[in-house]
Amino acid sequence: DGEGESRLSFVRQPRSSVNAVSEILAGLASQPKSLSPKFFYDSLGASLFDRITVLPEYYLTRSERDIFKRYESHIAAALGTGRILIEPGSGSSEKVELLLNALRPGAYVPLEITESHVLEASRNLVKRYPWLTVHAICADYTGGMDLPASLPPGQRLLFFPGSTIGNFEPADASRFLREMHRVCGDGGSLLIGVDLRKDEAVLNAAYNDSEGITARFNRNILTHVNRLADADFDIEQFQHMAFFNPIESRIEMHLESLKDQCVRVGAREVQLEAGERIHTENSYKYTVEGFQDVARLAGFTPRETWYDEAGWFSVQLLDA
Ligand code: AVI
Repeated sequence: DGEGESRLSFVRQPRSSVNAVSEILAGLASQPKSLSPKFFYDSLGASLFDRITVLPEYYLTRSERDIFKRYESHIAAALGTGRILIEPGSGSSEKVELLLNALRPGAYVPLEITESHVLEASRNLVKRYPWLTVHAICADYTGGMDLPASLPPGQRLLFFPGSTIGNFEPADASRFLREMHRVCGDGGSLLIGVDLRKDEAVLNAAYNDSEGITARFNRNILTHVNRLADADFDIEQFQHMAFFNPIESRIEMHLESLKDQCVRVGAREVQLEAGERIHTENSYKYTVEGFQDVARLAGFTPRETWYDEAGWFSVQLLDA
């Protein structure tokens, strides 16, 4: 077991049947036009997002990492060791590494849609942590989390960092929290990163960085859609827009058409007027109490909340 492969298992779950092309067409046919933020993440989009996370204006990733580092022992003491640690949307499993040594989970269960990502991350983890068992799952967790019956028994800990929950519409966030509550089971807990409402200038800067990486990230959705749906969007003809909407308490990202234009999407044509927007993302900013109310309705009991020094970001521990 020099390479740790005997401590690594892998299963692939069937893909959800909703087809990307029909989802893209429906979004572009609706009024106002929209595209799901999940289409940001082709390989260029994923690497642009990685660059966003280290931008000076984008405090979210840094604040959360500071919380994990600073409160590592508090978090570990609150959770205890030996848990079955489940991470939906684990990506490269970078964040969980900050807690692995302290948490000493009985097993780590990453769920990730991109098979190569979850396999590479899992292989690295079993090599670096000779005591760790990994049950990797290739699945789209947004379609529900049916975990294999072969997972080891034990108190579960769901880990959902990064304020990804902020990209869910409120009804979807509630549904997802209920699903996580079900997966937690008796004695289970959820450790979740939630970005907080704050000074609008700080929020607006985080989504309008001076290097224009967020603009590239936003416009790249059109390049991805061109490939997925055989479309001919010219990204030069769209402008990045991001602003805080205080009524909905969310950052909205849009792509604004710079002229009247007609875009072909497969066999269809989509008309855009100058100034018309395609809505590409919402990033909801909660208050701690507001998020706890949503979590309570999903069945959770809030236990503890940790903050970064500025009080901009929260990591919340909730019991099932
Ligand atoms: C992944 N998610 C939490 C990011 C956010 O801040 O809502 C996505 C993002 N959009 C623009 N910048 C970053």
